[in-house]
Amino acid sequence: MYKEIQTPSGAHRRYNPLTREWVLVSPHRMERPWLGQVETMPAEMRPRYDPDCYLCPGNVRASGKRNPDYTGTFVFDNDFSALLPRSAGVSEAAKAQSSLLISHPERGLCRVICFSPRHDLTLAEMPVEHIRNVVDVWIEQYAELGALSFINYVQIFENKGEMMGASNPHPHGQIWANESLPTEVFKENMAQQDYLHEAGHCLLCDYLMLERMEGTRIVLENDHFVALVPFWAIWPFETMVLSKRHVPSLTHLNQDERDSLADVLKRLTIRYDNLFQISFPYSMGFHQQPTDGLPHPAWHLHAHFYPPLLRSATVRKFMVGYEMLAQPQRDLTAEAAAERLRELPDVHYKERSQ
Ligand code: H2U
Ligand code: ZN
Repeated sequence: MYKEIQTPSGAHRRYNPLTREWVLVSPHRMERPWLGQVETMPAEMRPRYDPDCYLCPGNVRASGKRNPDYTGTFVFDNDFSALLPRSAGVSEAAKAQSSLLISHPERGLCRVICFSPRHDLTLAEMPVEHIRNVVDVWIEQYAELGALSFINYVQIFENKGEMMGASNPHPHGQIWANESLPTEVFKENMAQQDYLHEAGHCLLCDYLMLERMEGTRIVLENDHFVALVPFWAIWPFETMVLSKRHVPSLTHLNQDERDSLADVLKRLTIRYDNLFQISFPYSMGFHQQPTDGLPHPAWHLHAHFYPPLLRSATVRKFMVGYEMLAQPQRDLTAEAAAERLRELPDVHYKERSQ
């Protein structure tokens, strides 16, 4: 079965065992004759320090608070948090008035993490030792927020680029931590738990073994991590970063693995930038075990990268029409996307052109 659906040329569906959803793949559509070549974008020049940036060291944010003169990473509570430690407005009594009108109060915290004091850098252009510092901050934050009694899940993520709605090019990510399991995490939680229960192994350990045997969807790997285009990818150049060892969260990584994570993130984001020779937009984030204090043997740490671009710096994929109303669909196969990413150089194009 697995072998049979390796390289179909006609329309087919692929199953995502983590979300239990399907994606429609139509490789034959890649030959559409009106899909012409598209121009590349002129390189964007940003200053090392921008006096108008609310994330640069020493500047004042929208809240009136001033950032310290930080020299490494910097974490602060989001001035416009979507979640608050004390929820207001929805009373307990309003919880389940009807089986059709259900609401729950939700407590939480939102934070912003500046990856670097340099306004002009991104993960792809930061030295790997500095990315390692970001990894350490993610770990600290996951542990600190996860230890709070009302925080049962900590979502670490980065929105990069205007196309993804990022408000500012200064390298930064966010953390939203809350009481209940968010929808995507809930689906993965159920799927991983059921798989462990039925198969007796970890879903992602088994998946990684298949992918490493097959090789066609692997983009790159190091001693402790693999970056691949998942078999069931929806976005054209979607990838997943998986730890080789079965660990449930970032806090479980040893020092070498933390270095390896920084290395894989650097090399993957360089490849992304090299693909269309631009600072590649994406949303990325980690999925890890809930912080509800319960054991989660089924959870396998991983990150998802969801980039919107399809053919150039300006041609993006839209999740509209059929995707919104029926199911996600793609033309480029996961194997073809992986091959393109795999063949790109490990050196950032800006460094090569210097
Ligand atoms: P993006 O990662 O999508 O760019 O969002 C940045 C966050 O920074 C956003 O959630 C917050 C916004 O609420 N923010 C502050 O906390 N203070 C500010 O002065 C501006 C933006
Ligand atoms: Zn800045």
